[in-house]
Amino acid sequence: MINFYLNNSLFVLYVANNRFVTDVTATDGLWHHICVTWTSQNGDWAVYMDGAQKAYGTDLSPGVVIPGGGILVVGQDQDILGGGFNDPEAFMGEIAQLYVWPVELQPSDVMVLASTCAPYGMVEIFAWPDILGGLAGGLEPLPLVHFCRGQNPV
Ligand SMILES: [Ca+2]
Repeated sequence: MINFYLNNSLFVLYVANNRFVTDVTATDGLWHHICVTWTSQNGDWAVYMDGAQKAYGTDLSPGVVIPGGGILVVGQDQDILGGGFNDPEAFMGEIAQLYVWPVELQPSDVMVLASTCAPYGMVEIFAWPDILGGLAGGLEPLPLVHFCRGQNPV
């Protein structure tokens, strides 16, 4: 299992029973482009904000294989497979354009994504339309916002 979540306003990356608490935060009320990479090879990982690498490391669950066929939970913490949710652990805020790819993005890839919002040239594991199609728990989609190229919605 891979988790990426906020704890006390800090992003935490969790992979197969190991976690790293970063000093990265994005709770200023503005839109930010967040990207997380992890690879089983050496357990290399990185957290980027607005295209810049803010935290990185190695040896986070190296060699672990994430099996296919699972589910993606956005905005909640599942304590059992597909369940065990509770309100205090819900994400409070807005998320847009979440994608998951089967490769480790490189810093130059992330910079392009963050600065241009251009599509990444690879088939994704999860794409934003897939996620919008699976909303549950009283969530509702908001009108499209334009937060690329340094713009923040007003
Ligand atoms: Ca929980």
